[in-house]
Amino acid sequence: MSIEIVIADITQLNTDAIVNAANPSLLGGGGVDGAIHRAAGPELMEACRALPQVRLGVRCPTGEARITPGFRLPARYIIHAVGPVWHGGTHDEPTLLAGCYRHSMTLAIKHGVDSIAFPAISCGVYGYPPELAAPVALRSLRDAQRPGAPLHVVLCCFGEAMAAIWQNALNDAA
Ligand code: AR6
Repeated sequence: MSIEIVIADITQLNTDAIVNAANPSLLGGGGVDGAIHRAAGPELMEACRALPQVRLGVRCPTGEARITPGFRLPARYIIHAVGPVWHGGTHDEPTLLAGCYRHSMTLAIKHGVDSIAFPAISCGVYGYPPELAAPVALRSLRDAQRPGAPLHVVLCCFGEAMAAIWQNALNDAA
């Protein structure tokens, strides 16, 4: 499995799947979620709405993921992962964040995805410090390696400062 860091708008990437940093309703929001819904078109909202609720208003619990088609995106699939809100690190945030990457990789394997791009889940509105999120993400991705796992993983950063943090974590993990 190769891991590459790129600075890009994730909606423009040509990977087989892209991951969305969603909220439990899966009905859109701001940040990367808003950008993905705008680029994928209104069919995405319909597909999300059709996913079953596990409880009122919750289609995807925190730390899990769900999959839809990519609709108007270059990517064939969108995997919607719900990261934790950062509450100081004592509310299971690392376990829940690792769960996003693990569940996303499991769905990717199930759907024969050979390349996948992740945004910095939870590192925007949800406030997870990227210096702490990056090593958690990288460990979870490494743990998810098995036959059939995507050969190419792209960590899509929205700006140079974020990319530098993820590159440092990647160097440290090497
Ligand atoms: N491509 C790649 N990365 C992006 C893009 C983009 N087009 N746009 C933003 N980012 P956030 P979260 C980066 O806030 O923290 C939504 O409202 C951004 O700079 O999108 O998991 C959801 O509905 C940051 O580094 O996601 C939830 O309510 C990273 O993506 C909530 O926000 C994640 O920032 C989820 O918050």
